[in-house]
Amino acid sequence: MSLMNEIHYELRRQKLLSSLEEGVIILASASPQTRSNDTEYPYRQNSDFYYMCGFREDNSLLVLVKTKEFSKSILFVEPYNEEHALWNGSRLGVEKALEAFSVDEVYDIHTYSLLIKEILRDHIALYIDLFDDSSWILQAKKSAKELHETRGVKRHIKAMYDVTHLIRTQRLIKSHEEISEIKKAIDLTAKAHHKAMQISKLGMHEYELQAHMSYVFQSNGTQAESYGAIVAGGNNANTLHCVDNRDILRDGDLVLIDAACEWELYASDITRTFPVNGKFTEAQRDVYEKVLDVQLEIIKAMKPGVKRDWLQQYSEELLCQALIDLGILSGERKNLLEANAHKKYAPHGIGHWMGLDVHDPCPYVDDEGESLCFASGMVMTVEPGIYIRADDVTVEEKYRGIGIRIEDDILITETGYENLSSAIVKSVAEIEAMCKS
Ligand SMILES: [Mn+2]
Repeated sequence: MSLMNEIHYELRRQKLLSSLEEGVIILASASPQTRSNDTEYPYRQNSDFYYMCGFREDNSLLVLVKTKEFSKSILFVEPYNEEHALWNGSRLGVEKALEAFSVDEVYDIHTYSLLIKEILRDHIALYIDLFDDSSWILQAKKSAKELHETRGVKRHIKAMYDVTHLIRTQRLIKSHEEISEIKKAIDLTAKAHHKAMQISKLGMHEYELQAHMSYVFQSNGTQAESYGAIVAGGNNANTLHCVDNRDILRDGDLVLIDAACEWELYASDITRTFPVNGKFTEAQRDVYEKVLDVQLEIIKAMKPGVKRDWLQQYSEELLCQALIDLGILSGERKNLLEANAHKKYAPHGIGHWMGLDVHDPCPYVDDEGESLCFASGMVMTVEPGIYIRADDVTVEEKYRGIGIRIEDDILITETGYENLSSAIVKSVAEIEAMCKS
């Protein structure tokens, strides 16, 4: 059961409406996606829609109306249908949705095209996801146009705004309940990563480790993994989004696992890298500890008021220095940074917002384009990595084929930070002990 209750959603809607003078907001549920012929991918609700009402069924809409005098919330849902209940599972239906959800009105989704014109009548502003090309949004635009051409209608829609920016700005700051859901996701993800370390052995396939992790996720009741798991043995770790997971794990190689689950639609996102046979070689340990030092240093610097852009820049300086220390890059750090030389071995960003989406699409900059400052309640991943391709002859042989990323999920607090995933082992000693156990 979700920790969020109706009051949470009501407060979110109030906050959203308080940022506009008047207008109509229309938010659509996610569309089911075809996998092949007549089978679909498991359904996942649209995060912005879910954030505002908590409704998980497809074919539904949330409409919020605000005038100078009043505001109201309307949910459009699929009616209960015996045929659908027999084949695809039960729908809540109009009456029960009105009981269960604290919206003002609930209607059959099939009446939307008739009602939307009445809803939009005399309004001057429409707030939608401007990139949503669903039939519902097209219908709203069509109705607005028809009203424009109707005699006797005094006011017309004269501006359309992006509602997702307003919602995603709100989504930046997580409530205690949201943090609790994220923590539950991380708890399971911790179990799964520890399991992988314990059972890993040479000769195993990458997908076998993945299967053991999926077993931990599913047998503990999570509905989904936050993203396609990456289990990358040896040089595969140097392909950043390597999701094939078909290769054999070899003695002497590292395995990089970037895998995590959701809990009640809230994501976790964790990466650990460990030796297949349970013991780091000297070269692996040297690179690993450099990446770990950078990660710890970056996490330590996180607190309210720090700019995300600064953290990115700082992480690049640290990674560049690490590459110099290892002898992988040579020259003046300042010059190497200017030439982006470090990006050959550390190409990706230091982290991203995380929440209802694993890459939470919350803004990184304010309306002026200035980097946002961290504030209490924000959650960001910290995931430095160093990747040295096996065929890179410019690097000492002992380092070739090593790819390492270490990723944790960090909550910004009033006084600094809380590492939400600190229970997952990551020092060399802890990892080697976990692999042995
Ligand atoms: Mn990540």
